[in-house]
Amino acid sequence: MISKTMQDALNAQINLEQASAQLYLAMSAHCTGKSFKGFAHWLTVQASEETAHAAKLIAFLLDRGGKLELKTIAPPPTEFGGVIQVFEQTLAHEKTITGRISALFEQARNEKDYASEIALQWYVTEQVEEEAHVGEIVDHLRAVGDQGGGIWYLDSRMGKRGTV
Ligand code: OFO
Repeated sequence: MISKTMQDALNAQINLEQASAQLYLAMSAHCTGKSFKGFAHWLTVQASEETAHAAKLIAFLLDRGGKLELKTIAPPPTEFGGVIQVFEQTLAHEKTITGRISALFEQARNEKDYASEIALQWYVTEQVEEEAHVGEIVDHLRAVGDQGGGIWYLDSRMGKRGTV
């Protein structure tokens, strides 16, 4: 049986993963509004990944006999600036999530909750991948700038991201 403190922490993380999905859907709509359909597609796929991250945590919580407590999700912004800023905000968001995952992992370790620690290892690894991937996109965007043909080339590449 999972502890109440770990149950609360996992529920908070489930809420955060779902808030991430909402944020990326809002960013995707913002990019569509600027005719960057490739960046919009990438962000929609990212939103689906976040929903999958939440679902994986929910399954774990329930397997441990925990209680799911869904919470209200605060609405995300509707304006994000240019595409470079969109991805800079994405990177900043992912860094925040990494910090939360690290705190959760530490909590599991302090509580000697080995099952949670092992389950959270997947998220630790996933965050390394998320930050590396988004960081690369930010680097490419900064290199081409948000004017001219380079950004449209990147847009077409981003549109090729496979679905989850
Ligand atoms: Fe769930 O990894 Fe992004 O936020």
